[in-house]
Amino acid sequence: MQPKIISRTALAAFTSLGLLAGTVSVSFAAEFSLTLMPFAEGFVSPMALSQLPDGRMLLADQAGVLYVIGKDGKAAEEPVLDFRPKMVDLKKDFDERGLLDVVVHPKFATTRKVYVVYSAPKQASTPADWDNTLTVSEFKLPKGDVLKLDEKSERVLLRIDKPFFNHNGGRIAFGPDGLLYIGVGDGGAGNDQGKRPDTGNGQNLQTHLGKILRINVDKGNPYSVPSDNPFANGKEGKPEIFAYGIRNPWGISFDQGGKRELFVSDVGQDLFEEVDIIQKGGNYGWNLREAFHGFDPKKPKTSPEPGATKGVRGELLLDPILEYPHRAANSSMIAGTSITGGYVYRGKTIKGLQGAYVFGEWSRTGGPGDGRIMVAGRPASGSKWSVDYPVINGAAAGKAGAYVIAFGQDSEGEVYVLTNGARGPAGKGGKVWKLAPGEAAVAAAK
Ligand SMILES: [Ca+2]
Repeated sequence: MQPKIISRTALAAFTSLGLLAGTVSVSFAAEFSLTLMPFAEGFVSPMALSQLPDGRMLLADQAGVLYVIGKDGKAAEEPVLDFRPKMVDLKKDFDERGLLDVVVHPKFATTRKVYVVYSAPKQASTPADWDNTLTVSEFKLPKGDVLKLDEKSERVLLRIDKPFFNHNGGRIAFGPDGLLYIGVGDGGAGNDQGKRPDTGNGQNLQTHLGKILRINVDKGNPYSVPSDNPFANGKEGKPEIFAYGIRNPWGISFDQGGKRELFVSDVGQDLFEEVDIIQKGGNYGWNLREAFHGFDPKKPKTSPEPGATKGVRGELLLDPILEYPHRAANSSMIAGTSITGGYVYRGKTIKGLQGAYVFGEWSRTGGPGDGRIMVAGRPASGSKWSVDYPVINGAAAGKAGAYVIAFGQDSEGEVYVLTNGARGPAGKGGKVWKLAPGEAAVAAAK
């Protein structure tokens, strides 16, 4: 699929957004456009990409299979590991469980270690009416070019009991500090009022649910807690907690440039979707707030304004950097249903996108093929980022033409879009696309 060259007028609109890399402001012209270039296909529901030092990528398919794909996007016939025997059975029509993420150790060339998150069956100690065990594990790859995980090398780092099948989070990322950050959802169901006694998990410092965790996988057995974690001594809260007040962190990523900030897309409930830049010890509000608004679990479809501003420790609840509503104000237009977290673009091929956060909407109407790609720009002043819908070349009305379920990024900062043709982990319509310049930028390169 080669993008077509278009007029100089559109080119002028596009290049007006030129800017420098780093934490400078980003804004977009009305005609800002992107192209989705086919990269890899034939998967069920691709959830995560992580690049190896040799350029190949590990791809985690929600259905439970870990693949390696070459620079040409072709998957090796033999999977790196089949996790299905370790996982719960997934619901084909819709499921939030599965093989949820894979990341390569920052020093993979010497450690040969990779980290995965998957939904294992309940433990013997789990309450009978709970659902699954969110499992974070380390595996070691034998030396050599053939990538086949040694199943016996599994070192389980964390097992987190999950009351419901949804709101797992289960997305992980290594920070510039070499520590592993783990996003964990609030446990599931609605209003963060789950199965007792685990009510209000987001604001409860005695559970890993509804948190961003941080651990050191290079020390301790199976890990150690960094001494500067906010509750490292374990007295006031779980020592692994890095930040809290999170609902369902679907996508966590560190900016490869700028100040190396941690971006988290937090899926909202009935009214708003949000993106947060996470600070150590920050309380991001759930379930006292939803994005920039108050939240009342007894009246979830009406935001109390201004709503709560402080948490139980008297700490200020932190605002996101952006929100978008499920329905635009005074309109029946559906703007979104579930945010899909992405990456700050640091690649070279898309001029003007450097420093922008690229993310998506799973399916604006919840129906087939209605996923969206969005770009957010840092403001020149203040803390609220702008949200724009680029035109997606070749797809009507900017639509991705599929469910946008995840994003990936390579070592060069280029961004990939992971889509599923179906609502759940079924079929073989899962694809990976590489983001490329819109038509105008292709013209500029000629
Ligand atoms: Ca929030």
